Amino acid sequence: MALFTKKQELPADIAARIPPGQQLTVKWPVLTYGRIPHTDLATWDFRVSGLVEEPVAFNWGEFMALPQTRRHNDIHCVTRWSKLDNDWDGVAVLDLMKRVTLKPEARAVVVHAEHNFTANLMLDDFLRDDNLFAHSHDGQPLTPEHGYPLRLVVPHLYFWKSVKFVRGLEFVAEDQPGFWERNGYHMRGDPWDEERYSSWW
Ligand SMILES: Nc1nc2c(c(=O)[nH]1)N[C@H]1C(S)=C(S)[C@@H](COP(=O)(O)O)O[C@H]1N2
Ligand SMILES: [Mo]
Repeated sequence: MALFTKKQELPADIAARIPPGQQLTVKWPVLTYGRIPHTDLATWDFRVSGLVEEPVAFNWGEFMALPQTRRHNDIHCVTRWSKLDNDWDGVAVLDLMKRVTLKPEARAVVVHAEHNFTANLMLDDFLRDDNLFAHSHDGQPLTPEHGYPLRLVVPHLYFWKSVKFVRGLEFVAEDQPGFWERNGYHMRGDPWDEERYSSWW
């Protein structure tokens, strides 16, 4: 099978799931800025900070003890590939957030990863039932290049918001650009509206 398939070559029900300007891939391309981190689960932690009533931190065992869930979804990368029917296992964002009390001023989140990678999300986009922190894809633990040991998955936005090697959340009052957003990507990134790049870029 070809690596990428154009929409017009697909059955209508499949084509309807591919946003404008995207092609279907059956492979899973890797897109990482910089080096792939070597993560030691013994020292890994996940910190929740910023506009919260009390900062919270989890070690790996504590994070994995949160309720485990599965989500099934399609993903869309701004580099124009879409990959359908992904199964993810991990912790739903809404389940993690049961452990966090936000201050009323909180309106957005900066998601932090290894090597200072960040991505920003408005709370409306972050606090959704579809979103999860995944440790496995299609029943297998994430490989290092796809985000081991844990990545965020936000399927309704372009995949750069789905931060790999995630290590924490910082809640803020104003949306502030993350790594790719400072480098010209759109602040929100809705694939159905082709919010690829900032208009000032
Ligand atoms: N920590 C981190 N997360 C990241 C990135 C990155 O460079 N570092 N790249 C983003 C981009 S641009 C995309 S398209 C997806 C790619 O995920 P994949 O390599 O698993 O396909 O991860 C996103 N998450
Ligand atoms: Mo991307």
